[in-house]
Amino acid sequence: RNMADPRAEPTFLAVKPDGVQRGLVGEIISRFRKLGYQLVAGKFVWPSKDLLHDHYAELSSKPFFPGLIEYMSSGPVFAMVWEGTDVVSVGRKTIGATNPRKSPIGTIRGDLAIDVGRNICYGSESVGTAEREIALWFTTDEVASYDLARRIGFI
Ligand code: RTP
Repeated sequence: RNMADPRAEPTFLAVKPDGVQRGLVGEIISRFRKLGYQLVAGKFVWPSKDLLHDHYAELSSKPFFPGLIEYMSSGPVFAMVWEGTDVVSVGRKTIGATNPRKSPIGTIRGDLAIDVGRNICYGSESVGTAEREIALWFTTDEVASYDLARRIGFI
């Protein structure tokens, strides 16, 4: 574990294709940096449908699933791993509600989006899903955190 912060945990965050196309990668990174979190991996990925089916496996029976896969595969996303104290729950709070119009002002979605089908970013919902998602989107050599690499069994 991170020696400076024994409660440090990882999360997987992604700027979705609409966020990338709208030039919001820097804005979203900046908000997490200002909170005090550490960016330990980041890359553009144009996700395949296979990757998205894995990532969103739990939602496969939802009526919006086909549209979600089309949306998420419509262009590159900016995939990231962040670390820090309670980053999963603080990250979800910072991103806001699934529906941007119900998301408070001050949240990323509340400030920067309108449409539930174009809600600009993604954040893991638990440490367990974060670990699964990080292993799905990244390889060992892309993650600049010894602590995390050990935690998810990379080393
Ligand atoms: P998130 O983590 O992205 O906030 O999403 P969530 O788990 O709160 O919401 P979930 O229901 O799991 O939805 C995942 C993503 O699917 C898209 N979505 N579209 N009614 C719709 O058209 C609809 N509902 C959900 C959104 O992109 C959402 O983030």
